[in-house]
Amino acid sequence: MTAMHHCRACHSDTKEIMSFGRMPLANAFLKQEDIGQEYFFEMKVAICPTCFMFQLVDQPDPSMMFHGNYAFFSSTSHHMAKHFETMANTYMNDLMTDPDPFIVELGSNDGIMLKHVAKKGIRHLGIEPSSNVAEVAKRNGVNTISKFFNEETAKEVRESSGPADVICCSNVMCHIPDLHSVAKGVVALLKPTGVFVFEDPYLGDVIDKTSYDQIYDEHVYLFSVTSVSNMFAPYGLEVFHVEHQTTHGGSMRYYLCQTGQKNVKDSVTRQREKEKEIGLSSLETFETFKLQCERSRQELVDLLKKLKQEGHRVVGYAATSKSTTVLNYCGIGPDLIEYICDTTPIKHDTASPGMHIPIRPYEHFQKDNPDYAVLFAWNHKAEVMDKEKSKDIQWITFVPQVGIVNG
Ligand code: DWN
Repeated sequence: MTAMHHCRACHSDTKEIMSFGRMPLANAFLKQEDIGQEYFFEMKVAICPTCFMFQLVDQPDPSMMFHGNYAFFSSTSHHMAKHFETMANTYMNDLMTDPDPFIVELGSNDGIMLKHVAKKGIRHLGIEPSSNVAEVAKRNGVNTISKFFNEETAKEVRESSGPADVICCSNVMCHIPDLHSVAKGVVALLKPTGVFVFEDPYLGDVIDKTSYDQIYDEHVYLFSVTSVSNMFAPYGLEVFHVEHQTTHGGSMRYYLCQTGQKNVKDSVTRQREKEKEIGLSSLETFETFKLQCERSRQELVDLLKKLKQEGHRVVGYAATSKSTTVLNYCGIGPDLIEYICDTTPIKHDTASPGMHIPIRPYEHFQKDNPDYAVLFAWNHKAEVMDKEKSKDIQWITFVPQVGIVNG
């Protein structure tokens, strides 16, 4: 551990954990004419020894990442679609019991969750900065505005629609560098009895599974219950309940309210105890994580080189954001992985960021018979294995360990 940086959450000095080297933007899939003009940044992560926030040291400007051409649409996974339907029902049943409730979702993407609320005729608003995905949400009947959420936006919404019973977001908070502006916005928009609820990939799972691919330009933070509690306390917001989720390889859902408005449940105390046990507040844990990442990299590269030497054909399955970290950190290019198939049309016939592996439509993979596929969407393993059960192929994974798994 070397250089010092200021924590984005509490402004204390942080400790640098490791550098992943030169990284492109995870979702900057390249058209032929863009090759050679890519943006790269030095991707380093740090931990704050005061508030225990795990964070990127430098992050590209958000407008470079979230724009009218954003490549990720939430509705690409059936399991996730189901997850968001369940979530909508939970929020409607448990958190929206006042008459004529109002729910606001930050980073509502293509409306995967809010469309269930909209269908019930309940007052709702999605705030989604990437205009192309916001348009899809509007077509799904979801009231959506295309903006970044902050205090100003919050005040505008409160003015036009009144205070919110629920402010929620999923896989969004970890993308927002200025959490203070979100906290101020939440305070400005939330009813005194309202709930602010969000879920994101959980630091405890990333450490446990060495899933370092959750670290990329868009994920400026990996949260824990400890760091979230510390972050929001100065704004009079307290975590009163947490629920672990299996999505995205292990996520945590945090429920916050105005401090003192609700009883803090055992789930919070238990998880904070567990975080002490697994060392999320200990620098040694992150030193070990660094070594595990290096080991994982070596093993994956060795395996792919061995397969290549043996004359096998290896492709990639799903051009996930996470794959950009793996490919660039490990230095894996088209010499080791022939192509990556993906279901998202906007990614088709592009080259992967940084390493320039061709991205092919999923149908190409369906007709092809490679020997191995690297499962970059390891977090959707059950769904993928089910979909591909009749395909004669061997699957390579790297989370939690590098190895070959049977479909
Ligand atoms: O936080 C984020 C999460 C929620 O979603 C974002 N920063 C961006 C994105 O991350 P990701 O790209 O790593 O997400 P997924 O859901 O692991 O992967 C989605 C990609 O995988 C899409 O390009 C579609 C593709 N895919 C596929 O081709 N076949 C996915 C599945 C499940 C499939 O069967």
